[in-house]
Amino acid sequence: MILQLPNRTLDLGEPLVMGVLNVTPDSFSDGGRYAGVEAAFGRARAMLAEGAVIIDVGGESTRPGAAPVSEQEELERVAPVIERIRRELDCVVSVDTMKPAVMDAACAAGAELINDVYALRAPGAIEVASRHRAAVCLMHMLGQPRDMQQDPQYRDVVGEVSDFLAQRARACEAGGIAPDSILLDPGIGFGKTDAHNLRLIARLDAFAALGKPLLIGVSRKSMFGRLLGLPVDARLHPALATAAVAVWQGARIVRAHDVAATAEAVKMTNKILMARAEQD
Ligand code: 7PJ
Repeated sequence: MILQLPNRTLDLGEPLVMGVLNVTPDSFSDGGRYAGVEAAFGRARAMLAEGAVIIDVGGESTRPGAAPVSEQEELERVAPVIERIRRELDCVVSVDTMKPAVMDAACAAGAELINDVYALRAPGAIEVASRHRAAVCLMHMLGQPRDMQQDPQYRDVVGEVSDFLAQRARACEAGGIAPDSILLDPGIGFGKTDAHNLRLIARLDAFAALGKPLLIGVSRKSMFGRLLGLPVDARLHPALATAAVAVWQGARIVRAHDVAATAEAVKMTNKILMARAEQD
């Protein structure tokens, strides 16, 4: 399996880690724009040394209740960081945004993958991705970030999330995005109860039928807080267990903050998976 990027392909024969790089003023001690770029660049370099292959740069928090960020502010946060990473480091950069103008600026700065929790539903988003020949990650979210956790309901969560992703992939392909430039993500925690999240993780194998590489993000998510009573800084162990289960069921990219530990868990799970495919 591969992912087609604008001018090269990313080999997904082995599962990979996408490192999360938040470029929000509160994510680094505030010393102005330049200090922010330096700190973000240093963090990206550290994550690559720990085994990340993709750096996911985000300038807006999608957490429930997070303050909205203007388009201009968001692109001024992410574009200089993306440019610096692409100039000095050997990796794929993705941009985590829902806004077409930010996607456009990020791709111009060197992003090769657009990671959109809104699955390119914003008017003009598909056109921007198509024009840059960028790869895209289409994530499922029920509702909007501000209201998505207010009593989400499904009749059949696996079927409905799967149908949504299939429909978004078709819309992207109709808009000129290459079929092998599309990643799909069930969107753990985005408009889902803990029971929904558990069910999606347990049946991730069902998404293989969609014929696209799967990405999953569980790092530090609040379901671990509710299910196991752990604060955000103590959720690594259950996140690693969940990442292993996801890779076992076919996930090809794991999005994580704790890259070294996640890369080891992913590699180990893949070794067992490879042994399973061997002849006796
Ligand atoms: C995800 C994401 C995820 C993808 C965030 C957080 C919230 N993008 N962006 N999948 N989560 N594709 O990291 O807790 O699960 S932001």
